[in-house]
Amino acid sequence: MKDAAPQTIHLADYAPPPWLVERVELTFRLAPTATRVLSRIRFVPNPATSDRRFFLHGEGLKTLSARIDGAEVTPREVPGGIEADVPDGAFTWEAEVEVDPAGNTALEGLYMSNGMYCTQCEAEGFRKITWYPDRPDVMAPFRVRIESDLPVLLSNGNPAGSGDGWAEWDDPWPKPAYLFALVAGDLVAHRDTFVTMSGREVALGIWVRAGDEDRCAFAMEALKASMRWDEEVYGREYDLDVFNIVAVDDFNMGAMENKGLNIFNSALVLASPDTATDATFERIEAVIAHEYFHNWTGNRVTCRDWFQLCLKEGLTVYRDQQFTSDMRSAAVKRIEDASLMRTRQFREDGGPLAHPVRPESFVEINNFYTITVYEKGAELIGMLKRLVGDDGYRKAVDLYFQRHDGEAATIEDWLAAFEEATGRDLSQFKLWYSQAGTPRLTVSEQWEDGTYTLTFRQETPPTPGQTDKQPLVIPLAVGLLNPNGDEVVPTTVLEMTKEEQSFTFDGLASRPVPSILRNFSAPVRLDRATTDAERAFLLAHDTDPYNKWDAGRALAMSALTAAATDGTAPGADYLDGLGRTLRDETLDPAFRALVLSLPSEDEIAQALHAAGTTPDPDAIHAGRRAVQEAIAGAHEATLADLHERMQPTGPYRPDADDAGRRSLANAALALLTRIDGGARARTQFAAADNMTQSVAALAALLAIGAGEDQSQTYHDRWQGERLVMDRWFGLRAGLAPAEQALDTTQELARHPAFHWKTPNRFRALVGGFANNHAGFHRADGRGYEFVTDWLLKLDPLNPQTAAGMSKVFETWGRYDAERQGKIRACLRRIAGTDRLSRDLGEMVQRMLG
Ligand code: 0A1
Ligand code: ZN
Repeated sequence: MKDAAPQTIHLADYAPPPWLVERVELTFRLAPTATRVLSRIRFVPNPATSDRRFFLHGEGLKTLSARIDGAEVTPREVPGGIEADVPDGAFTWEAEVEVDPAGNTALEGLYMSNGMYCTQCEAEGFRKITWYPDRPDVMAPFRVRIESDLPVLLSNGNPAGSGDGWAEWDDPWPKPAYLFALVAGDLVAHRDTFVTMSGREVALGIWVRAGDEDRCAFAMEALKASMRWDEEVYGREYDLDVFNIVAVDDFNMGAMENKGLNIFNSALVLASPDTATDATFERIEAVIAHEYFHNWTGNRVTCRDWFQLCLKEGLTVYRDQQFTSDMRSAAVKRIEDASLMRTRQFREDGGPLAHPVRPESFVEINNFYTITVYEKGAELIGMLKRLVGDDGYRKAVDLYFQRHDGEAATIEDWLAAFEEATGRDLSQFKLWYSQAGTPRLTVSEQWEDGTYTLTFRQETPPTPGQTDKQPLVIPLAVGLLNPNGDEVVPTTVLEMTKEEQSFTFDGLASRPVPSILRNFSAPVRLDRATTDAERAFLLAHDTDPYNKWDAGRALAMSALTAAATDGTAPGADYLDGLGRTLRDETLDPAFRALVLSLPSEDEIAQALHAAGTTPDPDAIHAGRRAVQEAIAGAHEATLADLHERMQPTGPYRPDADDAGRRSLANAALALLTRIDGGARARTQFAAADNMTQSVAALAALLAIGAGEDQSQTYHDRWQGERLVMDRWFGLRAGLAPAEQALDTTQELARHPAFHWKTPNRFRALVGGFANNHAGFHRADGRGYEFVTDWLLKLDPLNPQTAAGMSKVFETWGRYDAERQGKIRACLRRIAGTDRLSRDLGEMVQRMLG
């Protein structure tokens, strides 16, 4: 087999597979460095094409034998795989190959983690296991036999027999190879059952290393809640007799939806009050739901090709967001999601890595598991639902499932289901899938004789490879308040379809105050000339929780950018408005916590850049701190009261109410620590009986350059707990005072527990440091050099994680010429390195432009 040189793949070149697979039978004889994989695959000609080229993908496979219809063959090696001459009609391919799971550090295909065998096949890992048409539009039922002395042997589907040293699994549902999974190890199960809507009992298991079994209960409850929710809200029932989840320590991503056998990064399964924070509990619940929901959106209906990734990911993220809204607070969830879009997705969409929700070309598909595909993809589903209404949405999704069950579909198929079910023409809406960049919406107002007119103008800035942009259809949820704060026009969805468009409201007694883009009704940047007084008015009176929060956010941002540029102290509109919000006991504590928490330094840099000012990382750091001190000084009594009163009483519970109270108490603590020398945080750390309270106290101390003792105590207590120690590395590097951050991080990199080959630990330390905005962007460029050295060290072993981490450089264009030069020099150093992976190579080329 020849190495495939990096090649650009284009959506426009899609061609159907010449051969389809009727059935796959695999036997695995597991051995750490020499696992044998025997395959028996029934191929049939694809009636949809006359092409009959027989090509199988494969990478790093040692072929021991290959047969077609029982006769030995010698396939021809071609880039990325092999070709062979085959009969005109159906035939059976058999091969025996050898692979080396213990030597597989890239964590794609079959690999080992802590003595257990596991697989990761999305997107193109199956070709590292055996020869196969490794593309998602080839779907087949799989039968798998595993031979090993290990006690637990798992694969997809239903159990089909087991004995001494072997087990067989049968998956009747046709699936693409990327959903294949195998796990073998010395594992223990946390078990439960679920009875589906039609009365079938499903055996549930969460498989973990011995010692972790008492940390699975929360994930199991989340799984059962997800299964019920999908039945109730989408009418989707589970379709196998068993559903297994396995926790793995070495994993490049969060989790994977393999049919009937989800594999999770252990950080997203294992949780107990003393080791996991509230945020981790919430994330676990969401990711368990996400992977489970893929059973219908991704597995039963899959993607025709990888350009359609958002078909499964955008929809599944949208579904997990709906689930979390139903399980917790819908308002808080919407603010969290919108905030993620506005920070991280807008950052991607406005930089050198911008790409459409459905990209049109790629070199390495692993580089496109992005926040744009996932989160902006989910926003597109939300907009569709807003445009067609709840009933239309449900009808369309039902039609999509009915039509495409068992198939590999496209965005065109998805939109066609909506068009047919609702009668709506979605041709303009489709542009959202192909046009990259965040539309900027400017607003002007007119008031005359009781008529109020809002005029919007949309403009999408150019993005790499896309200079001309067309107007998009934008659902704009708008409400109007009168000057005494009453709502005079409740939320109305205006549909903007042109570059410039006006909407009028008649019969108003006085000039209203508009509340625009309620509930973040479209992923756009709203640009409206307004005053701090009006923002404070909306913070006090808006009935839409997202816009109420956004008004507070805008006040905070204007205080922070002023502090970071000319050192101005925050004004009364912000400080008084914040005080009133904090004291308003009718408001959910979680909501108040969101209003109280300040934008990050990275977000401030983004806001300054968007306003045409070059961000100065040190000034931002100092300005943010000054604003924190001003808030704490102005509201010390209120904050102290909240810190004390909001602590939930009774045993720790990770539910939304208690977590919300703790988040408000801890947001107050972070501010108080700025002015009390750390006294309250030390007390809280010493008394804490759960991880949320300990971490909040430790973080507050580290942020003021204190907390050495607490950090040591935490380290000594938790050094045997890998997930808790990941957090320690991240906090230390992320919160060290800017001028010490690099030294601290370098010292941590020499810590015996810095297992850099484990992606979670690598991300905790290197990613933690890059999150330390002023530390990473130190003027001498040594922060950039440090990260570059580590990317180059990791790349030969684990290209996917190295490439993912390289995104810390995507914001280079924001900074001054000196810093830009230093970052670009690092990117060029990477680009010029011999034997660079396709993954990292593509990323740095795109960032260099
Ligand atoms: N489909 C998974 C995420 C995932 C993607 C790629 C992976 O390896 C390249 C692993 C997992 C999800 O959406 O959860
Ligand atoms: Zn997913």
